Amino acid sequence: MKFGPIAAACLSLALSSVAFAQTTMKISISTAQNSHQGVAIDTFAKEVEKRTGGRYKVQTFYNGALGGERESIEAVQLGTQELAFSSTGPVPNFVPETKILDVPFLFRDKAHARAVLDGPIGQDLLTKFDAKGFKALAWAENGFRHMTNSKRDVKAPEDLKGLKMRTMENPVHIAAYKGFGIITTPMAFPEVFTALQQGTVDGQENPLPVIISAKFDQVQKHLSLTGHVYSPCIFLMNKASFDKLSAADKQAFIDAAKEGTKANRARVDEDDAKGVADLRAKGMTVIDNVDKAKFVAALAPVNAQFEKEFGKANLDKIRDYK
Ligand code: EAX
Repeated sequence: MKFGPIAAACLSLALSSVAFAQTTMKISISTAQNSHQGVAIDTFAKEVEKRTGGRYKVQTFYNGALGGERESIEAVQLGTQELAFSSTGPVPNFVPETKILDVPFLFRDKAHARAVLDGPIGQDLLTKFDAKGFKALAWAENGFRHMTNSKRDVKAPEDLKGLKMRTMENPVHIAAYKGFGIITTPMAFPEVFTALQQGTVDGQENPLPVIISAKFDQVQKHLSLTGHVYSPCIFLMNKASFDKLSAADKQAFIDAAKEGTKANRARVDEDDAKGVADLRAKGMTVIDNVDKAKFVAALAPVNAQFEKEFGKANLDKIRDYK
């Protein structure tokens, strides 16, 4: 095809107006691109672009390139970053109502946790972010957290006594792990590998998808499948940025986040299925038959505290959710 000067001018005008109408937003994670979080934000970015006809583009950042999870949530609250994908680790510092989800041994399995988050309890919690400057688009997950350390096999809670472990900056986790006799050291995720390598801490706890993608097997010898707490994740957006969208674009962002969650959960399932064999092959000793009942019993005093703080009825509503 051959364009005359006027047609060419029109075409370039049309192209520049397309470029002008495109808004670019940022989203970040603290784990690698090749991870359950990487597929979540990559899928989200692709879906936003597709569902808004390319008017919105989402730039993706990995490995804490824009800071740790707490910093990314702060940036979204301030509006210096439009989007973040984070675990609930630092979230209670912004939206205390979410704390209840971080209670150990609350969920039986991933199916239970996903049903609660997708059901009325989880959806109601998403609305609690509105008043704090966020639009919470969707829940996603890290999966069930397990313990690793460089000192010894952990089979029962006694084995945890005196271990110095990095925890998330999460008040519920810190209280519970102290209940196990762990010396807790809260720290942002991007610092954890080096802290383990240098022996600043003996151990850490994270789900298999995080342990694998962060290559913690290089600096940790012992893994115990404690599954002591479920670790939700969340897609967050700056409230003002969300409010500016048309109704159709709002729905597009929410649906894109839901697609991100689907990809995220599928990858967690995949990593959980092959993770233990992978980590054994890489030289870790994996204790896969911990005495769960003993771990639950060790937290009885802390649980009594949690029942006071969150209300036994609210905890039971989650525990008994079908
Ligand atoms: O969200 O801080 C943590 O241990 C988190 O599980 C990790 O950053 C993935």
